[in-house]
Amino acid sequence: MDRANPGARLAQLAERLRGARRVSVLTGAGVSAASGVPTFRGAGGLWRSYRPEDLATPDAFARDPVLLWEWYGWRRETIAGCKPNAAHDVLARWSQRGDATTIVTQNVDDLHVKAGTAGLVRLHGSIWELSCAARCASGVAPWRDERVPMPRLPRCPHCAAPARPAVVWFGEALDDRDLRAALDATACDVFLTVGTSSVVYPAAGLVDQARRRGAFTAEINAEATPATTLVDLAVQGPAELVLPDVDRLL
Ligand code: BV8
Repeated sequence: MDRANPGARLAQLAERLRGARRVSVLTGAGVSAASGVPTFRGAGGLWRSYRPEDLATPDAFARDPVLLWEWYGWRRETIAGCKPNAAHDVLARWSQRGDATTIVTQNVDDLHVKAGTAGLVRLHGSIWELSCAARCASGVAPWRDERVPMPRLPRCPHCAAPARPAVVWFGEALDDRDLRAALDATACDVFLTVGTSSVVYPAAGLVDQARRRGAFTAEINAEATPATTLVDLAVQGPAELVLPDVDRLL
């Protein structure tokens, strides 16, 4: 918990949230850590000594789609056993209060969806959706597939080419609609970034966008990040404890 008088910081954040007409929240892997989902850069992020950044790329898939599906299969099996935690639940409740609160996530685990989050913006896609790797006309639109375990190399039901996870890989552009919705969310009174190392772009640029547009900016994270010195208020602590504490003050 934040040592330099954590109560005052939480009270200040709660006061800002109470007075806000529009609140936007960006989440990262840290929000799902308490649910048992390995973070990217934390312990457990490495898979068979591969760095996520080296695997989550179109080249890695082209080189060895079976290896990629083993990695995504492992992550799906891990996530399938996870439930939303208190952080997801608080944000879901905030999102259900009409359109004043927008939740933007980098996570592909869909635990925000499972928690019932309204109007969720999934910047990097979903590990539970697939699309055609050959981008055939009918297979380009993602389809849901929650099978665990997955076949060794899933195929496009339309053209039988290999299927790929419908996630955004490094070096790939984000979906225009999602990016536009995320940029639109930076026009807000309070922009809160929770459980992210703030190093992956364009997501990591959103808090600065919001700050430039006059929003009060805040960070809740277990450790300092490049955003910590940029935001108006930083609270160091676990999201699954800090968010319920803030929520109780609303
Ligand atoms: C693109 C889906 C262009 C796949 C993911 C500008 C500067 C530098 C580099 C770039 C730049 N612009 C673009 C780049 C390149 C690149 C990038 O940002 N590289 C980084 C590594 C430097 N960006 C891209 O490639 C993007 N695409 O730019 O395309 C383009 C444009 C037009 C045409 C063609 C191309 C695409 C980026 C998306 C990649 N896909 N995921 C998959 O999941 O398999 S990113 C993936 O990693 C996640 O989605 C997430 O975004 C990121 C991981 O970050 P976090 O979620 O923050 O997780 P992390 O583990 O790092 O940190 C967790 C934090 O939580 C820690 O700080 C920890 O302390 C904290 N924590 C832990 N427990 C708790 C906690 N906090 C609170 N409570 C707890 N309990």
